[in-house]
Amino acid sequence: RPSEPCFMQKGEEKAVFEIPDNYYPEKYQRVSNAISSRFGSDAGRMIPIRNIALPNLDLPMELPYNEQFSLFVPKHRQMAGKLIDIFMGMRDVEDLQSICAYCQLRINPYMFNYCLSVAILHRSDTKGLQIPTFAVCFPDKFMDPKVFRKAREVTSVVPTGARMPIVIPSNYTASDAEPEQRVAYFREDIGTNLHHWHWHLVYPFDAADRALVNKDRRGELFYYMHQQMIARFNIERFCNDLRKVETYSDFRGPIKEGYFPKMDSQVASRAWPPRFAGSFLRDLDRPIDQIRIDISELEIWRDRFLKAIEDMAVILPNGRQMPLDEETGIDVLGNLMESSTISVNRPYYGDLHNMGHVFIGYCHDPDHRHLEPFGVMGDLATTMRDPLFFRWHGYIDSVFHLYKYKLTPYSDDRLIFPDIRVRSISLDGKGAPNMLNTFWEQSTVDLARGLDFSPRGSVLARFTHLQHEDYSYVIEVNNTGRSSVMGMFRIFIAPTLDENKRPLNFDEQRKLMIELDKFSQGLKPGNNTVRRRSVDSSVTVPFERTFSNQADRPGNPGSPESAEFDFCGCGWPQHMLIPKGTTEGYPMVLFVMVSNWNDDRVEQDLVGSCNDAASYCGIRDRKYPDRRAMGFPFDRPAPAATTLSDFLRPNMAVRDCIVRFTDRTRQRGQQE
Ligand code: CUO
Repeated sequence: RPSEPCFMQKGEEKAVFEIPDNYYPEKYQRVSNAISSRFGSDAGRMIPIRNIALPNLDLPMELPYNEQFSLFVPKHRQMAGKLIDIFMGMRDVEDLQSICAYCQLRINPYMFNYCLSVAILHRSDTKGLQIPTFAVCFPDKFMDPKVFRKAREVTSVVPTGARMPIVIPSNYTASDAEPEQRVAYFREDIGTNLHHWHWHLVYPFDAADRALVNKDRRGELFYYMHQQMIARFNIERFCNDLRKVETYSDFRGPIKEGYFPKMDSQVASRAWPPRFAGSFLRDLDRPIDQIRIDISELEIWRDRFLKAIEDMAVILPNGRQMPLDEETGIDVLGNLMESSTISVNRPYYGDLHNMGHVFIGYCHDPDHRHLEPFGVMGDLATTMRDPLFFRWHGYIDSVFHLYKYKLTPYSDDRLIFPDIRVRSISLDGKGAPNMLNTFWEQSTVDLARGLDFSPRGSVLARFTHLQHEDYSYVIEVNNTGRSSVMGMFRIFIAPTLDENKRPLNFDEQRKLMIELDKFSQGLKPGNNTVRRRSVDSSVTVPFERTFSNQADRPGNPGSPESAEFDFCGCGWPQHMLIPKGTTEGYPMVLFVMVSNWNDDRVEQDLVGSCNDAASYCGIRDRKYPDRRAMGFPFDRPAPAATTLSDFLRPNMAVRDCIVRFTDRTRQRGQQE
């Protein structure tokens, strides 16, 4: 894309970078003048690019420009780590801009985008910089390629003002004969995939600056965020008459699920390879990716994890044992499992989770004889599309749960908040009380930046996603003490029935508790009514942030700010906060616990930080804002409780509710 880098600020006037001649790749150097006059002739502003002493880019340039890039592939991770270091090490923004101008035509675009995104997110002089969301730079990773063919047609024939949005079909990857298709709306949702991509951008695997990798409770958040994704997916499955995810742990057996992504990579000009039902993992030997590894290695790592949990201790490189204690054990395990460069013993525990993605991603061409790239499992932006993603992460989750089963159940003094009684919780929204309403919604994104063929002007695409009516929680709390206190409100929701429509026992149900919100609130002596809106959830980012798109705002189509966001983008999409439910009404139970904020709080200054989706993403440059274990109070078993009611304490309350799905599609902004 020699014309407009995806990161270029979009304004009223066209701005064009003035690139030093020696920055052009050799093949363009002779025609550099022609190129700059072609793209600069209608420029309102020229931005001179500093000619700097260039750092050594040999390592990141080893990845060919038109290849796929995967953070799961160790070699790619190293190359990206180096490029991140280079971007982080630039003296100021002008130098960063300069090195980017140099890299843009030389470095693999996916790797370039990833590394620059990580750098912009972490450099002190680029915080708050508005950049377009990934789905808009690389729409090919998120949608049916037919859209691009139509876009080509539209942009070459129809003038900008008269362009109608292109409709992206929903449910285009399989027919109804494939049961897994019933939850494709979750797996293939643009927002859930963006959230997942963004999470990994906030938590990079590799960089010389350890602070980028070694973030507060990173390993624990790796466990918790993915655990919640699996729990959410399981609930969607129940709503669609599917059984719970079967964890994937027999690396030698056939893989039941096939997956045919029906996407094209615009950079590699290739279709993403499918996986046929009944495929097997095979030993990998792909010199091109510098990967040579046998399945037995995965099994050895797996067994070492199981042994560590059995012993409640991990082995350090010096041969000593490090106990897995109840405070930090999950964090240590998460870092070992992921794994990133802060694993305490990578040589011994290996790279289990990442290599699982790699083995699955390459099972169609394990020795590269067909010159095929990886399937969607090999890419962070696409991996969630594949049903097997949830089986693989479901397995990883089950290993973390094994550890949690070893911990002592929470005692009353950790659960109870003396003087605080939660009288009730209820839902207040449109329609019947304690009813959550879901439906399909159509929204619009502008894809223009991600289409390298398009003449300028917006290319709107319309896609369908799940949505729910906004609602509020109403919580009645009685403070029997004599002074005001601060309470930490923890709200979860879970199904009440299992896949056979039998009541869930507590141990199963707690693992299906999905977090909806967490917030603190002062409680005066006596009765307090606390109201909290669903749109303020600590789990989600607002719809506009997910899509970074304001094309739907009335009177503001394709405004200059559209398709840009300030990089606080990590967060579960608000439109996926509530599971789909069923047309008859799906029974769930809402739970609230008020714990003592004085025990839970983390002293820190939050001014100016991104903190509105902290539950799954943490807070940029800060500690995780809750001292309790992530998922508290449901992260540990409570053998004394057979049902949720057995578990309840005076500072907790539940409410049965119904999630009703209406099979109609509304336009975003349209009222029922
Ligand atoms: Cu997020 Cu496997 O860590 O996909």
